Amino acid sequence: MYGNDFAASGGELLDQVADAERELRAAADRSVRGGSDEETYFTELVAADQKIEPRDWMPDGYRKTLIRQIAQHAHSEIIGMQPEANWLTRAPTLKRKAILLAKVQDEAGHGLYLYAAAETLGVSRDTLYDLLLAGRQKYSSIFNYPTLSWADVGAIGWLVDGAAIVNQVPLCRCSYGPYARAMIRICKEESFHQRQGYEILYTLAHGTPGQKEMAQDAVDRWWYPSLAMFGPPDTDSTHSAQSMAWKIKRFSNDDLRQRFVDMCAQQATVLGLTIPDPDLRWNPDRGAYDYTAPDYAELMEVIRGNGPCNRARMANRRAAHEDGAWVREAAAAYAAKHAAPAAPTAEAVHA
Ligand code: FAQ
Repeated sequence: MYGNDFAASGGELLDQVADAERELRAAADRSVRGGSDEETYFTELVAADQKIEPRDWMPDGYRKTLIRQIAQHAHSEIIGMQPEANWLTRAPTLKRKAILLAKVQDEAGHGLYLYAAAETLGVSRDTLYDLLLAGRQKYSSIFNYPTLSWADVGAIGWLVDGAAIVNQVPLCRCSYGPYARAMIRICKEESFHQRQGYEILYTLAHGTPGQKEMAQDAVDRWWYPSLAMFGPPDTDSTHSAQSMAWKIKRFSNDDLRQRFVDMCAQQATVLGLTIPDPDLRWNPDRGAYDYTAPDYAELMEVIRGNGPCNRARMANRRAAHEDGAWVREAAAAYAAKHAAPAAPTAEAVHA
């Protein structure tokens, strides 16, 4: 099953990522003979499922779309550290705390891979960061919801990382090489993240009645925001058609949302928790679950900056940036010192 790391074989996600890795290696071994001009060559490379690399010619729109999406993705990773970091000091055991610390640090690493991928398109990390802090670039709506209980850490792992995996496994086959390669590594780590969330929820759901209630409450609150992560419905998606033609996106927002619902419906049964949708049911004619769509008006409000935590998330990010100014200055001074030619030693001067 798509993005499902809990299938009986226990490794379908990793198999898909391994397929993407093989495809990348094969792409590097083959060469495509293009037409006479650069645009034809670009089109043929994309049609042949080859990778576009930083020095290749690419249409301006392709470059801009990639910068927009990769930057939004990178910003999501680092802003996404905040909701879970809220529970680092209150994790129920030392082991849980160590696992959560590792996960939150992974998200910072994902941001780093993605900013580095964006830099190959000719835009600096500083610029992207400034655009985020100025509110001129977006990050995922999901990180504007609060984490009210420890069970929210489980729900984020199961649902938010689960949605991220469903969205991101196809991006391992994105036509732009640096993004595709970053996604392979990220997906392997997201697989661990989803497992840790699932395991937290499973433990709570099989604990005391109070713990089970806490787990159910978290799932109730995170379900629809997680569905909204996939973006507006296909009919309202401004970028999908072009991004799919360029093979940046491989599936539409609604297709991925459906795959996510199908995956979660089965996993919820094993967890012993209920998905808060009375209309969720298997539709044999479609071979998929029918479900209630998220509130897209709410999604748009959150994207516009009016979600429950938008202001707090941005204020924290700006404060962290200002607090870290001295580290950036010290690192720049150190780099400049080591880049300067070494002063001659006394022995060399008198020789
Ligand atoms: N939130 O035309 P479309 C993670 C915007 S996972 C905010 O359909 P597109 C892991 C969209 O940008 C989360 N904005 O757009 C983690 C566009 O606005 P623009 C990050 C949204 O790009 C887990 C407009 O609406 N993952 O971080 C959202 O074709 C746990 C029209 O939409 C990625 O970014 C939204 N939910 O499709 C970390 C994956 N949806 O730019 C920590 C890569 C739409 O024209 C803890 N990105 N918008 O002003 C994508 O796959 C795509 O960009 C979509 C949107 C699917 C998000």
